[in-house]
This record gives sequence, structure tokens and C-alpha cells, in this order.
Amino acid sequence: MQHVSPRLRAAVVSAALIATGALVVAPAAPSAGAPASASAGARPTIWDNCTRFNNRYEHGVGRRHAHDQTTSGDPVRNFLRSNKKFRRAMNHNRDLDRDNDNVACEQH
Ligand SMILES: [Ca+2]
Repeated sequence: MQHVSPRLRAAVVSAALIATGALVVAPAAPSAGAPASASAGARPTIWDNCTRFNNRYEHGVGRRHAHDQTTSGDPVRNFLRSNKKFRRAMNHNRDLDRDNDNVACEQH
């Protein structure tokens, strides 16, 4: 039998384990059209829905000069005004502003 140094043997075994492990843990590709937050096993984020979002931002987040468009006659005015945070929320989940008034998850 050919002599193989213990170091080389360990390297070969490690490479084999890494290759095998990579096949086992490789995540399945998400189905087309599914939002990232709906992927199986995805960690919850504040952008999943307005309940989570309002836990962080109680009155919602809007663009700096946005106005809550409401039919109730009592618009929310005390939402956090931040173009950056609003854009980030929209990049994660456009449903957070379904009425498209540039205020995400507005609530009193
Ligand atoms: Ca809105």
C-alpha cells in the first residue's frame, strides 16, 4: 500500500467533507415570484407586515413631505419622516404602503 502522510490524508478527508456538506446545506432556490420574506425558514423581519413594522415605528414611516391620504378625515401626522427608511421599507415589502401615499403602515 502506498504511504500517505497523515497531513495529506486529513486534507483529503476535509475536502471531501466540505464538498459533501456543501451539497447537503445548499438552500433550495426560492420559487419565482415569491417574496423573500415568505421563503420557508426565513427569519422574521420588521418588513414582513405592518404589525411587525409598527412594533418598531409605532405610527409608521413616510417620506419627508408625505401626507397620509385617508378617508376618515383624521390623517396620521406623527409618523416618522425619513426618505431613507421609507425607501428601505419599500425595497423590502411594497405592501407596507398599499394606498401609495408614501407613508408605510400609518396608524394613530
Ligand atoms: Ca400608506
